[in-house]
Amino acid sequence: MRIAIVGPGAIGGLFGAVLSRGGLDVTLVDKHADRAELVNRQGIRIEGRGGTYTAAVRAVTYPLPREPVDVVLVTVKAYDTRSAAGQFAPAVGPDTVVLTVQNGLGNVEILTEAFGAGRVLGGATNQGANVLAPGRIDHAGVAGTLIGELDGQLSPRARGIADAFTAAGLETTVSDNIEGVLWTKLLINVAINPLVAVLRVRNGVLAEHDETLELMRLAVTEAREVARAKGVKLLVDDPVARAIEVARTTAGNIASMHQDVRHGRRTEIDFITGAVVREGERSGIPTPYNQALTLLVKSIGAVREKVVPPPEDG
Ligand code: KPL
Repeated sequence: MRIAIVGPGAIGGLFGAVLSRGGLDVTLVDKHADRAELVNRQGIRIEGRGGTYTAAVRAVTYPLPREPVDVVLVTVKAYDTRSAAGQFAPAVGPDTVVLTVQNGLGNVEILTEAFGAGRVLGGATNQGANVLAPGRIDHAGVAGTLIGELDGQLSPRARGIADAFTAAGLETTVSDNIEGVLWTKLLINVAINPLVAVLRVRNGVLAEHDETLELMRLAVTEAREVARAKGVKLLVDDPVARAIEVARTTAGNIASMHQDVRHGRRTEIDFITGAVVREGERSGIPTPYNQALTLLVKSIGAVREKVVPPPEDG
């Protein structure tokens, strides 16, 4: 199985390292030529929960030759999905599966628009990963990945990918309810990502304080109402409890949105709480907590230059 992984950040780099080490034919597609060159020279070093090792991984940069692969695994930030789709198109042939395991809502729709619904599989991963340095990744949480056809069929191609990923070391299961998978993950991201980005804490801290627990509860309860109005069947009965559990099981993680804020990068907030607000408007469900969290995270970027520095005497 030939796999191209587009967007070798924390999750893409982790998947690339594990799948290559597990014997699959993996190519990382990196828009940064210097990072691709570093990975070709040094491989990817993985540390943390999944063990410490260096995996040899092939990396390339754009433009890609017209050479279709079996699977394109998309792990770019949600706001880059559209432009990445234009760039990795030469790797997509008539039989290529385009699989997204990105955070947030909207990626499946963008990929479907670009390549047709028949080529796209959805997915979500609970693996935790942090970039320590270019080519060095902390595997902070070992967990499963769910993938599935958009029409819910347990197809041979979905099973084939899940089996190959699992055999290579990334436990992957096929779901017949990919919308439920995406919304369940969305609700976890709604609970954790904006709060840790605003408060600048590791995930586990959210589960330790009444105030943060209450904020998680308010944001998730609202998002759950939107999911209910849309007829989404979540994978869990109590998404608040599930989000608290994930905050605990990924306690040491610096969540992706927190990492983005730390590095002064754009965040995926428009695709997480922002998506809940948009879907809420469509369904007539008010979402004031999700709106406030969206605005707060966007404000971090907006006022960055104007933050009063800490006093010199500490
Ligand atoms: O998906 C994540 C992220 O960091 O984006 C969670 C589940 C919050 C783990 O950190």
